[in-house]
Amino acid sequence: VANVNRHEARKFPDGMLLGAATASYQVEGAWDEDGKSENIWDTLTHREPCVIAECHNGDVADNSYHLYKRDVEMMRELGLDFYRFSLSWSRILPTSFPDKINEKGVEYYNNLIDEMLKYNIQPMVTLYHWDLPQKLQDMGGWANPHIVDWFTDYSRVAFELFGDRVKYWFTINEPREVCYQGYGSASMAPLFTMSGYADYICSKNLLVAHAKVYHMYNNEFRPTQGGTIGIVVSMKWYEPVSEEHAEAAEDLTQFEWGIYANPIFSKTGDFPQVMKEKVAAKSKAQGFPRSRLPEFTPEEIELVKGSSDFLAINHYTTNMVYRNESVFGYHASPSYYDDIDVILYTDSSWEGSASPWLKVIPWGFYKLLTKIREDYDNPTIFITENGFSTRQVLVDDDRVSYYRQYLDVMLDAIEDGSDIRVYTAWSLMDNFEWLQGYTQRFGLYEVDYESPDRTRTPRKAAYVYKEIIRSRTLDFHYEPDMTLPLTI
Ligand code: GBH
Repeated sequence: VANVNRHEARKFPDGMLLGAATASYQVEGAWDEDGKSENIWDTLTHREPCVIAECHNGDVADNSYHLYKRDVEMMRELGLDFYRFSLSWSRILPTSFPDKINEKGVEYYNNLIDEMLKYNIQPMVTLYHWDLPQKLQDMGGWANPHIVDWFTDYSRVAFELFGDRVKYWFTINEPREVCYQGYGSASMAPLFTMSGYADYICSKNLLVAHAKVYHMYNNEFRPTQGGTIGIVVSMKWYEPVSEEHAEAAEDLTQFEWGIYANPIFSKTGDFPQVMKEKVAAKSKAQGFPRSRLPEFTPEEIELVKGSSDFLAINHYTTNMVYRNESVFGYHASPSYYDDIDVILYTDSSWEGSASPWLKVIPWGFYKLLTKIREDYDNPTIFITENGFSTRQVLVDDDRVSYYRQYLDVMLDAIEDGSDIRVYTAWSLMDNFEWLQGYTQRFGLYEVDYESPDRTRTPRKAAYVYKEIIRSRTLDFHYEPDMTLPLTI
């Protein structure tokens, strides 16, 4: 609200790409159609339906497998430069391996990509957004070092099939959520709660798998296909409660996303020094014969270092951090959070969303972008997700306000010299919000889950985002007329 009076309209830099994103399991549905095999979200939602809010699942989701033409129509209504979506591994390779390619699954992605290109909307493709084939999970998933080969083989198939038309590739969406939430806590499939151990093993395997795929693309495909490829890291801003807690906030930052950014984007490579020291010391005191944090070999450090053309960031929110005596014994031991020794929280005065974790703190985004510019020598940045959740509602003024405030500080960071080329709204439309089912809505379009047609209706934020893209301008004063349809 304060910003409305403060701001003149601001231009986006020339060449900046504006788009929106989704992910396969969250929108596709068709969970067992046309030869697709089961992934870890099919298994979880079927075996333990009520682990998900209101016992929802992604069996039908937004039915995008059948409604992709409507999805592309929405992209055109918004005027998107690009659309970021992910591939379902078990839809393309039902055995998990490249011995059999599922033509029907491939056809779906070909249709989607071709329909987008017809209207000059660039496909940006995530190879892995959390829906691991179940068979690979049964063999340990990301905790099994063979995942490096499995993921490389699958990715090669994707480059061969789609790389003639897809020029933007993301290997893995949010390693922290894959590894910590999936293997260290019960908040993502496979709900494997072995914190302080399995999550670290996952982190190492995932980084090596990512790097192998990066180099494979570089050597085998880039010369002919000419695209760009990198990894997507989720990054919160961690704000110390006071200056004396700055070290606690920095330690937490290194554990939460330095663990993925440092090996790739720092000059030294490898896991952050503070992580190596802290986990080694704790492990020793706990009677482990070696650190619970696995080591990279010198060859692996070199392989991973520099293995991304850009730093892709998913950013939503900020946490406060402190460390005092009360932290000792606060977290279960051994565990990831016990290794870090900090306490984090969101301030009760902060403006919220429909997701308890998501608070509106644009200054945190600004500080994050500043830190990345300084710590990693001003890398090229793609913002691959940013967005806000509501309940079911078409006039979503708080989402509009969130987007404006976050875009505003992003433009500040660009003025300061940050090299930000891409901005992506999460999400094009409401979708299956993992353990929250359909109770938390992130869409520019609302989806009606009561209707067999999964009718999509533009929210106010869709009208506002369309005008931002059309005018290449952020104007806090713009008020859309929602009585008019959103047309192409
Ligand atoms: C993104 O993750 C995902 O890439 C996307 O699939 C998802 O739909 C989107 O966010 C919106 O959530 O409930 O307290 O355990 C963003 C990072 C970190 C956000 C973990 C949710 C769960 C916190 N996510 N967080 S909690």
